[in-house]
Amino acid sequence: MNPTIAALATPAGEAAIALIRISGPLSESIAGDVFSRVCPPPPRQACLGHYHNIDGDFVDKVLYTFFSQGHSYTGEASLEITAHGNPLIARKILDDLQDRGCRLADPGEFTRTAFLNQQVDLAQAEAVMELIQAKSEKALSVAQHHLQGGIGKKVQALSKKLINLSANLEAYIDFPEEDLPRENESGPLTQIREILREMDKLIETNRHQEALTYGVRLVILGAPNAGKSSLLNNLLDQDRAIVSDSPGTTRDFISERITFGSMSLEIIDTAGLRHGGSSIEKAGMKRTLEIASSAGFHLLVLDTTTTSADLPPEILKGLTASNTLVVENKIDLPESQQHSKKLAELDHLRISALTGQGLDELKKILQEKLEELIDLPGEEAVVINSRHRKVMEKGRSLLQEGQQKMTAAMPMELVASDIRASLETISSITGKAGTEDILDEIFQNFCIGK
Ligand SMILES: Nc1nc2c(ncn2[C@@H]2O[C@H](COP(=O)(O)OP(=O)(O)OP(=O)(O)O)[C@@H](O)[C@H]2O)c(=O)[nH]1
Ligand SMILES: [Mg+2]
Repeated sequence: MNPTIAALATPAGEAAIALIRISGPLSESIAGDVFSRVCPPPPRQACLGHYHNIDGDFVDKVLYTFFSQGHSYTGEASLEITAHGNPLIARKILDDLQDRGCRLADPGEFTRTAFLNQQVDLAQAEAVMELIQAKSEKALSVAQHHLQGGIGKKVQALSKKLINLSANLEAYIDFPEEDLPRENESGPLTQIREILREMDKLIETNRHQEALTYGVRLVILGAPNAGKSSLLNNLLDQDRAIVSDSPGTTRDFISERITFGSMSLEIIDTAGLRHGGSSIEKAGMKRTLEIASSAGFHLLVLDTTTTSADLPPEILKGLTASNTLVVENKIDLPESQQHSKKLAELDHLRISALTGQGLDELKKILQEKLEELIDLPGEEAVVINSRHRKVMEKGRSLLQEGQQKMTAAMPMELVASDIRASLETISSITGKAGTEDILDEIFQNFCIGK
């Protein structure tokens, strides 16, 4: 008999309510015993009841909902109990459920059970966590699409093409004596090239995963005193960083996360870059260089009242028109700024972080530039995760091996075997060829009760 698992599905601590989830064969009898009612309780109906523990002691007045087998999140008979949100009550109920034969659920075990009972495919199961952790509207809409099986559909379409390709190859294997003309092979070769292109497109989407999951890393760079911290405070709408007229005020980086339009941003203010400086300043600059290399986007702040900023070449190297906006600051003062040739290639915007002039325009343009970074095609957008990418790359290289063998006129059996291996490999994205190890790795990152 499968175990019956139980867990608190809402955060631990004081709250309006606490939801306890139970899934497994004991769900029905527990509902009957705890609430002394005839079994089975009406499915999918919230009922008011008094929770009495196994010794008959009253615990709480609760709402409970029973879900019959095949009609629940996990696919098993399930029971949800909504108690008052006191952690002591939740504890008492969970203790009692263990006395009645339940086991505490492992992280992600409800969703893992749903996957094992074919309620969702593996990519959908992963999307549950994506949905819970989404920090921006964009991430949320992509996760919703994944949860509705968006990734599974893409994999299915690719699998269909691989199956079709295998079927075409059978002609060569089954009728070798027919001596099919060599030019007929251009059919399968064209098919392979098309599938490889589609695999590449899907692999490409993975580069957006980090930005969607953790937000785009926006690094504010510039010479000391240029107004970087003033700009950070403006973008955050709060006095987060110390602003002063002595150069070298910011020594260590300052990082804040915000929602910016439909995106999530990690904004980092850095120590000013210049030659020389104290050893502390130098250590700060070293950090700035490290952080700049991990940036998704840069705001390069120039002080228009001084002559051209002397920026290190390793910083300038990483700045491109698509990942940088040059912010000419202090336009409320007389100017004397000369731009270096490299900076002239980048988009410039003029502001005063002191008076606020140009800031609305800056926010608007920044939003547009960030949107361009994650150019997803609307509702149907799919962004595969790192596990999917690894699997897809393996499937791709197997298919390429087949392509090479075919081009080298090697026996078709060998080509067909590579295609089959590629097909089998990519099916592990949705879990059709999943192993326990893969499942353990995926679900260990889930929260308990999910
Ligand atoms: N007039 C004027 N002053 C500004 C403007 N922006 C910043 N400042 C002033 O310039 C000085 C330096 O500003 P910060 O924001 O601390 O500059 P920073 O780039 O963070 O400097 P470091 O942390 O030392 O690298 C402060 O006195 C600010 O008030 C501006 O647009 N106009
Ligand atoms: Mg500063």
